[in-house]
Amino acid sequence: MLSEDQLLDLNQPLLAEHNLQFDYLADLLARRGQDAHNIVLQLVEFQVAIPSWALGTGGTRFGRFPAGGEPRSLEEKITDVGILNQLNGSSNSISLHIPWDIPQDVPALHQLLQAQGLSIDSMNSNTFQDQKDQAHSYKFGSLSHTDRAVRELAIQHNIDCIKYGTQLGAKVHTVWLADGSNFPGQSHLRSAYLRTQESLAAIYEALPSDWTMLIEYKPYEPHFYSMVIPDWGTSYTLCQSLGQQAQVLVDLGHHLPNTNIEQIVGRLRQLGRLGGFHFNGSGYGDDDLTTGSAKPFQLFLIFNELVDANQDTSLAAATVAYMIDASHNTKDPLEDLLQSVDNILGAYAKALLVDRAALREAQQANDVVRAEEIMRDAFLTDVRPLVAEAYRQSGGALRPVAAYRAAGIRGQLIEQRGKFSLSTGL
Ligand code: PSV
Ligand code: MN
Ligand code: MN
Repeated sequence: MLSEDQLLDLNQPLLAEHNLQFDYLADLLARRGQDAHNIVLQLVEFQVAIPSWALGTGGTRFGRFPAGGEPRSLEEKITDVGILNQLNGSSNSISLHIPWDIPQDVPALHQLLQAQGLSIDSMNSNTFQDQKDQAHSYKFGSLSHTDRAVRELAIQHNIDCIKYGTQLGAKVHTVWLADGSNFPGQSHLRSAYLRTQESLAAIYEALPSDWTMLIEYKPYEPHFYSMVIPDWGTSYTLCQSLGQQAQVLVDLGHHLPNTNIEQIVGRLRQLGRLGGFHFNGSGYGDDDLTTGSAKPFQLFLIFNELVDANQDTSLAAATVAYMIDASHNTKDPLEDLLQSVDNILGAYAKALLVDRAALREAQQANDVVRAEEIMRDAFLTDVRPLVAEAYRQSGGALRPVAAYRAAGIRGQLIEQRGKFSLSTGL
């Protein structure tokens, strides 16, 4: 949909100003002993996976307003992620949700992925909805259900997800459970946990030795009295009981208001159980908005924990799967995703700028103001030239959203797929 020449043409009029801004910032950072080029290299390497279910409009339970040109098949979803990756060079993988994305023609999918320079990130199971002709219902739970037959159905579904993933070269399986209860007394809380643990162990047994199983937590929704896996502590204990391939997944929207998420991130990283992220923006709960739109400082603090831990030689290295988990009600989904990735890269760049030695010194001396000023210095630095340079060096657009608009991509997608095409997902 976009040729290399077209991207170069789109960048051309912006290049002089970009170079000016980049050189100025590089000089400024050099004075502080920081290497702008090195930061750009780290940004170029950083990749955020795109969920197949975030390429169309989500809507709320009150309504949905299709963007037009939404992908109607897995192939079209891959094409959309290919467009994003062409524009920013930072989204080279797609996560799949089963059964929405059951692969049909596996060799053709491999070909398409290769042509777009993409891979499959994680497989995600869905036991939060009943599928047509399903033998048992998940209305009262799946992996935690009181009835063994329901649990077995849910276990088999997860094993099927891993099988599909193996065909496509994925290495991560994510489990998010909607299981829980709405009323006091409805569920025996300890038994529900034990049944879940047993079911997860059966799935874990089917996990190939080079895969990771991520366990996501969420405090509420769809259930409002108890969720079987409400918090990172529960995820953590489940992972502990399963084995080293089980890791906790932190979805930024899955916390009660005012939770110190960066501390959770630091703690899990320290304990060797931080396996992945679902990035999104949240004002009240699982809002699934643009990452970093309302709380950029929080996103920066999260990246600060990650960077700090990565530079701590006393900690074991970690492989963390970064993914966006968003839903789009008012924005063009592709523009929203480009904005999210941009905010994520910006937060990462700022975290790389933190003067860690000085911060340690201030912390050690209990110099509260100095420590906070160091964080503010990094956060308030305008890092957009670094992020833009990373896009340019990856062959992308200096300004991905502007390029997406200038190239008229949504219009082309509408022409190809129609105005009322609907994507599978929530
Ligand atoms: C649930 O709220 C969640 O965050 C899980 O990651 C699901 O897989 C995803 O959203 C889509 O429903
Ligand atoms: Mn999620
Ligand atoms: Mn969620």
